[in-house]
Amino acid sequence: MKSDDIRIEDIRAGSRTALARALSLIENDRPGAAHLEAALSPHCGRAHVLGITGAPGAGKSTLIGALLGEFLWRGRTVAVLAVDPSSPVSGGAVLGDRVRMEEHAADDRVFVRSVSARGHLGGLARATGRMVDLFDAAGFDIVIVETVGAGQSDVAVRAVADTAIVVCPPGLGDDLQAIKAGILEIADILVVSKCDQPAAERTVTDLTSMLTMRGRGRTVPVVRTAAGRGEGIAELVDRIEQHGAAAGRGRRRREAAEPPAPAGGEAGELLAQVHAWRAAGQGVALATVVRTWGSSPRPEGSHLAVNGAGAFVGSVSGGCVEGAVVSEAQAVIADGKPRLLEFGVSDEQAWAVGLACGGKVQVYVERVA
Ligand SMILES: Nc1nc2c(ncn2[C@@H]2O[C@H](COP(=O)(O)OP(=O)(O)OP(=O)(O)O)[C@@H](O)[C@H]2O)c(=O)[nH]1
Ligand SMILES: [Mg+2]
Repeated sequence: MKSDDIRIEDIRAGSRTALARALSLIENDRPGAAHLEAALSPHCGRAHVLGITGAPGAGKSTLIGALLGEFLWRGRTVAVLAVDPSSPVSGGAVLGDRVRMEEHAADDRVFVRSVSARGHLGGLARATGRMVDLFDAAGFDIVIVETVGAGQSDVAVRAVADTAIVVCPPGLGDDLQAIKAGILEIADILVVSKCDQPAAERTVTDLTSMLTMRGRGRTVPVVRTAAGRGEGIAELVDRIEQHGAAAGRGRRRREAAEPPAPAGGEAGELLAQVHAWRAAGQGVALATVVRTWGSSPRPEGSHLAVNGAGAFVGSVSGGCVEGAVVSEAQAVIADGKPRLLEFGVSDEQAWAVGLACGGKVQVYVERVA
């Protein structure tokens, strides 16, 4: 396919054929993709991009199906990009996703596209970001990206989305402990799905107390949904719109333009928390990424601050090793001896467990005097 077959004007005029062909060009990174991307750029920055992530089978696609109905009712147009939707749990879910979103897929105010993360080793964020740009330039009001929560793809969602939504099904129990560091760190809104099930209240309580411990209890809403019955959907869309109004649009474009600098807001939040802990007489340690190899999700200079009780703010790994750094940081607070730590997995190991790519970080942990 030649890129000059695809006209920006056709995409912007609403041609679904032109849009589908442009998506394929970008997904497969064919010659002309970069040229197309450059031509789209001036038309980007208007769409509200939602990232929806969560464990396999958490209920993401069903939720998106319900959100489509609510957004359409509110007069919005919506594009959905489902990244690697065939998780081991629901198996072959490309078809399942179609069925779940089918009710709206024929509506010309909706466009649903599935893409596979396989074959995008390390490049998932880039391909996803470009496809989101395409939907944005095509004029969709809302662009939803669905990814299966698997460590680094969560981070990719955070980089692409204006509003990051993490879907937690009921009854995660101890698993919740294992995934909390990663998911809670990236969430702007938490959704407890399948609230028609009795275990859901317990999950709401667990998440709320974890958020409070982390000092994010006031800023991250927890919304209960039962997508099958349409419950909680209007409230979720209200929360999404509130977050979008406060956070603004085009985070992916701002961060692409200035990649190494941590967002001012993030650094400010971290400093404020450190000051608050210090003022309350608590011991504090600061972990800093000093070196990275391969595809580490956080750049050199990223910080994680930890207090003696193990509460933390910031991130050195995007979730994968945060728990280990927190325990080491507590040891540093206790004995005052700085430590240089290394964490990571090879691309091969990462691939074997279903992460998009491997990476390694070296982290320096010191007590804040
Ligand atoms: N009881 C109940 N079941 C639900 C609800 N939402 C989804 N499910 C079920 O949960 C299963 C997984 O739903 P999906 O929407 O495919 O979940 P997903 O997170 O998109 O799954 P993957 O994309 O494969 O990771 C399906 O069997 C759904 O019918 C709900 O609100 N209540
Ligand atoms: Mg799905």
